Amino acid sequence: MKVVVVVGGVGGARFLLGVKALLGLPPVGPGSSEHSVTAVVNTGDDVWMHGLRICPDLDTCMYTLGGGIDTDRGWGQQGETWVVKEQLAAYGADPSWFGLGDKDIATHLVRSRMLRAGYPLSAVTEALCDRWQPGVRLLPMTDDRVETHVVVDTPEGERKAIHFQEWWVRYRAELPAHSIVPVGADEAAPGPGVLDAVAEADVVLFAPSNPVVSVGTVLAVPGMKDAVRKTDATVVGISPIIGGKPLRGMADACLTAIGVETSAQAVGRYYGSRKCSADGVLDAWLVHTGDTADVPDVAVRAVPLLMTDVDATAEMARAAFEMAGLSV
Ligand code: GDP
Ligand code: FO1
Ligand code: CA
Repeated sequence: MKVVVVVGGVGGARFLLGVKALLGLPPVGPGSSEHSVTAVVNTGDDVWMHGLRICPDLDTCMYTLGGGIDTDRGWGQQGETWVVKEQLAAYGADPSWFGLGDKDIATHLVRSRMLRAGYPLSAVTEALCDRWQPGVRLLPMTDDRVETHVVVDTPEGERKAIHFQEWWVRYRAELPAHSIVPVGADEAAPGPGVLDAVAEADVVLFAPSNPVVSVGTVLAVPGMKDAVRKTDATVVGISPIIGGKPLRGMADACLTAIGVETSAQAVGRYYGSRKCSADGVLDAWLVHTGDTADVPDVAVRAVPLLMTDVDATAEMARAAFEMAGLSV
């Protein structure tokens, strides 16, 4: 079976652990199976800081599936030290609000050096994954520069666009966002292998990731939505919203920014039916037990959606496969 999963960072990575387990792969690290898993990863969070290119969602997927993630933070490596961060602060080198761990900096140094040597992000990711062995193919949604920016009113009352990372990390998404814009998306092309993976898939899954700045940004890359709408695969989404709230992070602030209510139903309708709407992408939508959702022309099923451990997550993936008429 060929499985394609559209992901962001922590939610997508943890979902991928369950997909791997269901397919008989070790959740962490490499393994052999007749099945293949390809993750199309959001790169809109990416940012240049201190002269280093940081790719949060690619790194969270790589570290999580490679066994190096700090599970409490959901980003960066376990057993981190912060010596360089302290030294940067001593120089007053901005930004001080973004935490760069010493181990993590090695990843950014290798990536930045390869990018400066002319390698595309997809080749850089492949090289980094040679070390981490995530056991799935991690494909950047594009090799082109796309950076999510958020239009806010600053505490000083000035309206301006700031990088997503500043809004998310410095301001904890507490500054009301007037709009969220994936800058560069309209000139971007899908990354190598992405459109083929979607076209050849048996099932395409939208992980329980942030619908706006993770899944939404991937779908903003020209050609992506069309590829999802025309694949022979069944397309199944998993709600990241349970009981009207995100499980972690501030997806509610993102949904409010685009005028979508924070509910499983509203997100399902935001994704829309791929068969009966002008630009929808879903055939089926999984919501958490106890939630209800009426999404026109989309099959909806309520199952437990808490990724409490790998087995629970594997059962979520199994339910998604069943919605696609596939059994493992
Ligand atoms: P990020 O890029 O690091 O923010 O990660 P993602 O965009 O991939 O996923 C973030 C989303 O994961 C949040 O909106 C959470 O609601 C969702 N999430 C986290 N844990 C769970 C869980 O156990 N179940 C479900 N259904 N969603 C979850
Ligand atoms: N998230 C934070 O909340 N605080 C941080 O200091 C922080 C640093 C950081 C460094 C590298 C990296 O790959 C991710 C990092 N993140 C941090 C997470 C990052 O902001 C993610 O983009 C968001 O969590 C949403 O995906
Ligand atoms: Ca992210």
